[in-house]
Amino acid sequence: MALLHILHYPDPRLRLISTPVVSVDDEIRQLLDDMLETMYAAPGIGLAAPQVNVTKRIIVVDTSPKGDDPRCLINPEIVSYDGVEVMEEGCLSVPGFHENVERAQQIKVRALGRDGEPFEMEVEGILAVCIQHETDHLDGKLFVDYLSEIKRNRIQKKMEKQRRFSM
Ligand code: GNR
Ligand code: NI
Repeated sequence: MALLHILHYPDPRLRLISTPVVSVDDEIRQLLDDMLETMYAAPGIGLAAPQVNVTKRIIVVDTSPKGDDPRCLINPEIVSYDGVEVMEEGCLSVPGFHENVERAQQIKVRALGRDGEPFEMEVEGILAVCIQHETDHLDGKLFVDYLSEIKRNRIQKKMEKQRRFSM
């Protein structure tokens, strides 16, 4: 097991499009374990591989209150969207900032599990929001992209300042 380093906005590597996983092997399962450990340690309710500088279409989520329901989604595809919900979002790659984002309230997602087997699930609420947030990461998209340009620029400036002080 290992804790992975999380990239921070506006790192350009967060803008890369991630590549589908071809085969779910032990190396991928090791990555899933390390991502889960990193997510729980942060703590966060989700993590996408590009946030830890791996441009593969892999996400992990756990929105359960006790943090005892880890889910691994490989090559996730959202196949249907229903309803609208506004939720305050944060991101481990944009620490310290939280803003309201509008998402679908309910989605159907198709993915491969850690066993490499395809599965489908219909989810709603926080889990649906989290999976939409994570799949966005795989396409180089961040929650700040849903904000006004003024808000996004303000966040970017503050993040750049933080980085200068931590170097
Ligand atoms: O930990 C996280 N919390 C969160 C809260 C509301 C909506 C989305 C999220 S995901 C975030 C972890 C993260 O950055 N995943 O990419
Ligand atoms: Ni995020």
